[in-house]
Amino acid sequence: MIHKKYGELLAKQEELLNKPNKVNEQFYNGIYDRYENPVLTRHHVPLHWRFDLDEEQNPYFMERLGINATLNPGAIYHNGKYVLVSRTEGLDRKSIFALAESDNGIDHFRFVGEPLVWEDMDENETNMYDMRLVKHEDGWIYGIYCSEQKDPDAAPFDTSSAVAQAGFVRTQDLKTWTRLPNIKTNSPQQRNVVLHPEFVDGKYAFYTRPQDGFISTGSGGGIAFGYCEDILNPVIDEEFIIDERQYHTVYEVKNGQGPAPIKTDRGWIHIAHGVRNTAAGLRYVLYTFATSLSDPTEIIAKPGGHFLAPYDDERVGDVSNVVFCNGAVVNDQKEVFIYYASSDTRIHVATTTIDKLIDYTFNTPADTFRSLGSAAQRAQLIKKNESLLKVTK
Ligand code: M1P
Repeated sequence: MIHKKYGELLAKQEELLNKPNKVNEQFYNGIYDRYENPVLTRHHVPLHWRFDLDEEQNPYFMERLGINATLNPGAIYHNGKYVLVSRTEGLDRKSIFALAESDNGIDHFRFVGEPLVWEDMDENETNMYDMRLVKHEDGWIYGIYCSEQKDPDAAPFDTSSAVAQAGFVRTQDLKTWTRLPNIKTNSPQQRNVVLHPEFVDGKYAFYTRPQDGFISTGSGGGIAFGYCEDILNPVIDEEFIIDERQYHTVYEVKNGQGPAPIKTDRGWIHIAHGVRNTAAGLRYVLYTFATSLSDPTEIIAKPGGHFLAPYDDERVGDVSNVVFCNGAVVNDQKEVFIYYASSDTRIHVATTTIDKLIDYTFNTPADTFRSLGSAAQRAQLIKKNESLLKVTK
């Protein structure tokens, strides 16, 4: 017998899943719209993924396998649907990947199918998270994720240190997934590895982040670029930095490529995350830059400061003061849906258009790296506007 509590909770959950999401009218920057509600939270996870419905086995209707958070989704526009591969973190701290779909990309997201699984190629892999979903011009959809295991060289008392590598899978239909070997680089650790969606000089190309620490990037850091000859045996022999960390910027401590870059007439537009230090710990924000269509390793535009930062309630969560993005999609109308998680807890969307992304990335003043430079930049804007305001008075 199904427990009677199930129907009651299901009705409540249906209310949440069917709730329309509206643009947050309190927020305006002309660059993108934010929305009133997150698009995917732990409360969206189907009840039968969490509860044993059997009244006899579960008389108190306890949540047997609870969910702690939904965050950092890969995203793709597939067969007319907005599909997220949600990092879905159980109470046991392990993240699993699960698909959620919506017809409009801003609400009515529902988990579909079952948690994603594939051949277990590495018995030491403990945790998996932050998948980048990339539709490559070779016809496959690739998923690159962080594959984490205990650091075998950690001292016996150290039960936290880990090694992160780039796990690799591919699919045609988002249902059947083939596990490929981890992407090998010369770096002891890797996170935020992303496949470039097109061949570059006839080769597969990746964004990487060389690092020799787990939380800290150690002597590494920066967004790097590297080529790979054989996608079925992926090895990147050389990684060279294209976007460095820099003192007193929003990406001074760490940065990382977000989703695969978006191709536009003016260049490839990248959404990346930048991390700075504060007295309250690390602060994660998003920033953008553009690379050349003829040479994707060359940065041709980079606005100063952040593009999107934690806002209001987004500031608080399991890891507060964080926004992180590894999924964005462009639909047939050239509308852009940027999926980001706040404070490692829930998933939101921000919407914009390709034209606005181009305008923002190419016309926002670059960082001057000095306060007096920033003052001069702002004075120039004020003077220009004052003369305009005089004319129209
Ligand atoms: O907790 C914030 C983020 O920290 C890591 O990102 P990075 O590798 O750039 O430091 C990741 O663990 C990410 O999942 C997490 O959101």
